[in-house]
Amino acid sequence: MNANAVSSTQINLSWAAATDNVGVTGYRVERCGGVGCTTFTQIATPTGTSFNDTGLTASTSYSYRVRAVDAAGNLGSFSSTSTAATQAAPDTTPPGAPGTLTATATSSTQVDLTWGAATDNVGVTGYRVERCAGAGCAAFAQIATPTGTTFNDTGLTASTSYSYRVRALDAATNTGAFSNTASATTSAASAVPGLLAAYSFDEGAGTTVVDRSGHANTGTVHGAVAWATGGKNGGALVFNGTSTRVEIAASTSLSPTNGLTLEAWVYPTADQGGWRSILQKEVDAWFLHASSGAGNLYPAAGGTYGGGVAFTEAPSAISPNAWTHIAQTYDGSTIRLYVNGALVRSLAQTGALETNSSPLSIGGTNAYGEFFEGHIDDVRVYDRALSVSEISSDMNAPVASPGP
Ligand SMILES: [Ca+2]
Ligand SMILES: [Ca+2]
Repeated sequence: MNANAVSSTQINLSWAAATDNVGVTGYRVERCGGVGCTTFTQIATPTGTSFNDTGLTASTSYSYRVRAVDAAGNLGSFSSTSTAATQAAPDTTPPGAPGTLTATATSSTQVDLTWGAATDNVGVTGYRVERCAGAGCAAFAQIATPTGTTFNDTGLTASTSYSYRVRALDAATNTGAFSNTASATTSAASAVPGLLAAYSFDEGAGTTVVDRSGHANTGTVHGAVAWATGGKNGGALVFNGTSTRVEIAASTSLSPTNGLTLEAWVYPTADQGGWRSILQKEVDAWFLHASSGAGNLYPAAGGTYGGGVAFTEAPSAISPNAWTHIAQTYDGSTIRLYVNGALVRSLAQTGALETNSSPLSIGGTNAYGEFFEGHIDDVRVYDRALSVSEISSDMNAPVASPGP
């Protein structure tokens, strides 16, 4: 006789066949319940040598014995007694709700969560953390499955509200009720040192150009308005060479005096000669050109230093229908012109940069026209001279989200 518990409610029995002088016609199975029980009761009359006893109580010991019967009703002797205990009942009771959840923003990209432990009839095995983004958001999605009562959510977006809730889990994967919802707003991104204005031209529509530096030097597109989806990074603004120009009002932040960096990606869509403006703080306070008097598509950089205008022109042309990065730096002693991150010209120059109440224009100027024909992307203005490696870093990084 073999008894084998297969669940919390079933024990399977099997035994060796009995013999008889005429023939065994069946068996009588008897059972008693409880450890050391002796009061057996017949529960089944199978003809074969096995029986599955179902409907039992979980975590309970049962003992069995069996005897054969022949056609004349003669009963054989009992088998040995075999005992088995049903398995524990499955846990169908979910854990309770966790204790108070708190969310604390610890940086521009991280929110730390803590909550009180939940309890369960068997045991809590872990937690499910859910998040949604935006003030008043409701579309929660699971983001983590910690086993403890804390979780640090990283890789977040600056200046953004996130809401969280958490619930407990037991070994049977029953999930409990959610905690309270706790919200936190990440801090603003740390400012890029010296960045005065930055334009990604990813707006894609309209006539407003957002300043991603955080200085709110918002621009307005004048003349023909068209946006390109295939910019250097994301979208770009299309300049038609005759009327398109972005104008940014003068501001305190757009008044560098001791140092300067101007950067932009340009994609000329036609060969073009004469002076073609990438950007200029009017009039001639500081400027960067895609084409100059040196020749068609020869970049140039300059400004008004200590009251006198000076500029330097590249020794060769850039290519139409290709993206080129052009930069000027001024550190109080030298104007440097970079093309694709390489220094192509420098000019000894001293003196404070001119400050005035005139606007900054991109892609053309109020004073001269000098309209550029092509796409411009990722314009940056700094109040200090970037190093070569910093220019290289900017070339490899799209203009990003606003800082403070
Ligand atoms: Ca449970
Ligand atoms: Ca862009």
